[in-house]
Amino acid sequence: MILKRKQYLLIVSTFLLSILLVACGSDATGGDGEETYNWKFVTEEQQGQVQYEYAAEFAERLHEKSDGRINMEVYEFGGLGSEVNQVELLQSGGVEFAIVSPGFTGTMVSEGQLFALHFLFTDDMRLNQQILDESEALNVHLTEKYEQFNIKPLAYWTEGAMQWTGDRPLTTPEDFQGFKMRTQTSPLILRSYEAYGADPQELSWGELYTSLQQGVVQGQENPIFFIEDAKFHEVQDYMMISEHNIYVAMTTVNTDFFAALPTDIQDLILETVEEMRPVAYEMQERMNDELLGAIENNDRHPTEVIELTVEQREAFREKALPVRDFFIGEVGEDGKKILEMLIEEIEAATN
Ligand code: 6CS
Repeated sequence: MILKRKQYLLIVSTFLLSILLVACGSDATGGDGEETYNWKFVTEEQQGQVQYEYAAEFAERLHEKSDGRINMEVYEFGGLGSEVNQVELLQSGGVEFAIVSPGFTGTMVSEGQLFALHFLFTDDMRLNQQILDESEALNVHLTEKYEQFNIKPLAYWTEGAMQWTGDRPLTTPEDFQGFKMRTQTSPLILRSYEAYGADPQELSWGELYTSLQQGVVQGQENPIFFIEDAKFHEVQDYMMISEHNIYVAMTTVNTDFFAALPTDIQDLILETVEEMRPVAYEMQERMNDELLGAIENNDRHPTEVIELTVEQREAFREKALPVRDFFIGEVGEDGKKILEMLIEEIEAATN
């Protein structure tokens, strides 16, 4: 009941906020090429976490490049509603820029659910980032799918390999039998855990700490930096180095807004997107490395770290592979082509 009341308040406050933000609109003043711009950039994370730090650096670079003409206000997660509310704000123009996890767009851009497929990418994170940077399947064909919803992905980038945490060790698919696993809001993520026999439940990360603490859910998946920074390890006894997937985030802009900008301003944005690729990679790599140590050395809230063996990961991979057929069956011909092209690209990059 309390949850329902909280959700209601969240929906009402987000609705009111979105009206306010849309009313403020994107702001350009001045003339003769000397316009100044005031934009909003929302992230799904908080200060100190990868997405927020990315957006803050992006805003600073764009401000400098434009000689102070472009001002971006960066919003951390929480103030503008849930992750799904934030996507809606981006689509309506309430914010111009957003970092979006495809896991929160699964019921809209069904093709974007391919990122939910376990064991799709390689075990080499640098290679994975290169694939995300260069893939035609993603940067041309999947991007077109998002653009139909007024969302223009400018870059796909990783926040690190995903790991499981749980109130018990999760080393075989049998360990997932009836396990209440928290997921983002995407049918294919649910399906991926159902393939292991789990009982997945969608939830905003804003409610995850309390839900783990109270046993509403028993486990979750995320990159290490996020597990530590959001303190999930405090309420979980085990962390499995499962690397069953990579966490992908998208730098996005409202399509109509971007199309209406002068080309020199568009170019500054695109230039900044390119510069940020290696910056984002280094950021997540450093934070994931450092915060693994923080979890391992935390005596107050000890968490046992279990590295899955090659054989253990293989048992999960076998269960995960048929989910690709489910994806193809669900999302239709275009989704099938995008996935097949991506698989070819991954294979070509690996060989
Ligand atoms: O688990 C989640 O939903 C959150 N995880 C990360 C790494 N970023 C934001 C996202 O909402």
